[in-house]
Amino acid sequence: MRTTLPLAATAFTLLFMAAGPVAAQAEHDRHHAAPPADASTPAASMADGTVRRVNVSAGTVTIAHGPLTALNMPAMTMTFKAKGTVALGELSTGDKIRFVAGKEAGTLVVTAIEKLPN
Ligand SMILES: [Cu+2]
Repeated sequence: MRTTLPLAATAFTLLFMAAGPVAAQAEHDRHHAAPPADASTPAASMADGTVRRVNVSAGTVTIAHGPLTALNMPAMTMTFKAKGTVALGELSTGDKIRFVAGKEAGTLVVTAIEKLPN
């Protein structure tokens, strides 16, 4: 069967499929209305930060971030485990980013990173 989805919508759907089928379906149904706010990502708001270190083999990224109200955290530099669609290989020290941080089984994780122009 042939799909007629526009390319952008398809890429968007694929992005969320990587994050999880439930989120993908919810996001698709919502048609780009709001950022995902389901139970798997309680802290789904973007925060600003600067990349301090990338460890691709360990799957971690160290970020100097501003206050994260969702995590009740003041500004600091800390290391997160990368999850979901985060492509650590595309990040370099000094990159300005926006990211989504959350907690999974007591571990701080970053579930999305968006590079900002310099
Ligand atoms: Cu922190």
